[in-house]
Amino acid sequence: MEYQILKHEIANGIALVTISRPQALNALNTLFFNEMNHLLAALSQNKDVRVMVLTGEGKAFVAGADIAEMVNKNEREGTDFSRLGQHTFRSIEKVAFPVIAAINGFALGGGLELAMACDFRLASAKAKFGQPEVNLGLIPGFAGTQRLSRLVGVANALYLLTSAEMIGAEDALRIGLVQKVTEPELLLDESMRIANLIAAKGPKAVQLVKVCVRQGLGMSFDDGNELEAKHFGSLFGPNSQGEEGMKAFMEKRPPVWQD
Ligand code: DAK
Repeated sequence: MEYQILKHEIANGIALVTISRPQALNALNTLFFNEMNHLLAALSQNKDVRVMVLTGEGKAFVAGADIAEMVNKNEREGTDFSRLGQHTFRSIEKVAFPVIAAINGFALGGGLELAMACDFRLASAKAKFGQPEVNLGLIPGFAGTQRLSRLVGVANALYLLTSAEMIGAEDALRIGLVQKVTEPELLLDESMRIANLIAAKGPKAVQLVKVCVRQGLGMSFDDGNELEAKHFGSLFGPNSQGEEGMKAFMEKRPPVWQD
């Protein structure tokens, strides 16, 4: 597929994906969702990819769903658009490798919802965060009401969702919306540094950690423990990555991960 909005490059196990429609502050339209679904499927098939970094070109990560595309939608089309976005963001959560959001600027509305679907978030000190949908007489349509309260708690979520106030990176860090803030010019380096850390770990272990955490959230604690025990066990045995990692430790050498 020829991508018009998404740029991507793959090196050393890291897929760097850049949303590139800076003239509209990377606002999310149907083409974006179709490209993202296609790219996620392609990256999932690529055994070289162990982690993905998602960022935006220009002064925005993403300034929201594309208002110009949404303005003329009727109720059915609005519901379809919501489902397309929700499905895409679920695919980010479900993809086998971790996805890091490198938030370079505005992360508003659907843009914050996209960042929240990523596994964790690093932000430039210049980044701005908000759910301004109520300014437009709307509510978030890409699961923002669900993810925000889970990430930052009910009161912080309702403050952002009802007031539409934009907050800066330090406040986002304080409430746990992002995990780290960097100087703007260091954001990509720091994101790649962390991506490199992840890419060097036991590949199956990294994938299974994501499965256990993500699937466990929808389970009882006991069922989550059962899931963890099952996947923990799957890393043992002859020629397993667990065996290699532990042997390498004992032999004081770096591990060599085989598929
Ligand atoms: N959509 C479309 N175009 C956008 C845009 C957006 N969300 N945000 C910015 N742009 C465009 C601007 O129209 C402008 O285009 P031109 O006029 O140059 O053609 C260009 O990007 C540059 O923007 P500005 O000139 O406004 O740049 P400034 O630096 O002055 O201001 C800003 C930056 C981020 C403060 C401002 O652009 C702004 O307030 N943008 C809108 C932010 C916003 O309200 N975002 C939330 C969008 S609503 C649902 C599904 C999804 C959603 C809801 C329901 N269902 C289906 C139920 C989600 C909704 C949203 O995300």
